[in-house]
Amino acid sequence: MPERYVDANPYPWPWNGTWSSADTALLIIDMQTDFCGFGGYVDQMGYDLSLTRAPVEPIRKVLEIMRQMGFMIIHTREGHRPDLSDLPANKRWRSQRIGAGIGDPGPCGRVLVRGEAGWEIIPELQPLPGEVVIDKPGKGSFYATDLDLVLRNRQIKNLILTGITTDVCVHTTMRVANDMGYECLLLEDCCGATDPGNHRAAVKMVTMQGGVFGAVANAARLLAALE
Ligand code: C5J
Repeated sequence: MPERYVDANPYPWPWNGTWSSADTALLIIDMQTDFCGFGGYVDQMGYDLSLTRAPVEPIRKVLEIMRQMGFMIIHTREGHRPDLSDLPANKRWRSQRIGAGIGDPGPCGRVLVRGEAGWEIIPELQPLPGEVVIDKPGKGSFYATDLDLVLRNRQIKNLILTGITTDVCVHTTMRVANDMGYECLLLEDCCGATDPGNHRAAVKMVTMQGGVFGAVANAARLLAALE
C-alpha cells in the first residue's frame, strides 16, 4: 500500500503513512441533545450552545464521506441507567450544585439518563443501522465499555476523533486510546467545548511534545487526503 498522509499538526498523520477503511475508524463522541440541544444538560448549566453545536455540520460532512468509503463509524453516548446505579454520588452532587442534576427531570426528560429524549444522539448525526453505538457512564469511551474489544475485533489501529466536548470526553478518550497504542487524529473543527479557551487549549495540548496524544487536523484536510 502506498504511503498517504493527512496534513496534520505536529506531524503528517498517521505516523507510518498506512491507513485505510480496513484499519481506521471515525469516532463521534456524545453528539447528544444533552450536550448541544435546547433544554439539555449543557443548556441547563447555562453554557453557550453555539459552541457545542459548531461541530455538527463539519462532522456531518466527514461522516457522509467516510460512510460512503466504508470506514467503521462509532458513536458514543454518555448516560446512566434509569435507576442511577452506575452514577457516582459525587458526579450527581456536582451536577445538582450547578443546576443540572443528573437523573433529575428537565425539559428533555431526566438529565443524562439512558432512553430519555436528551440522551439521544441529535437527528443530524443519527447512527445508521449496523453502526456501533457505545454507551458509557463516564467521560472516557473505554471505561466500563467494550470499545477496545470492538476495535480489536475489526483490527482498527487508527482513530479519527470528533464530537463534544473537546476538553472532557474527547480528550479523555484520546488520552486513553493513545496509551493503548491507537494512532489518534483529532479534527479540531469537528469538536467543540463549553468554553472557547478550553477548546483551543485542548487542541494545543495534543500538539505538544511532538504530538503527545496524536495529531490535529481539520475536516478539509482529512477530506483532501481521502480524495
Ligand atoms: C461532559 C462530555 N462535558 N461529553 N461530557 O460532561 O464531554
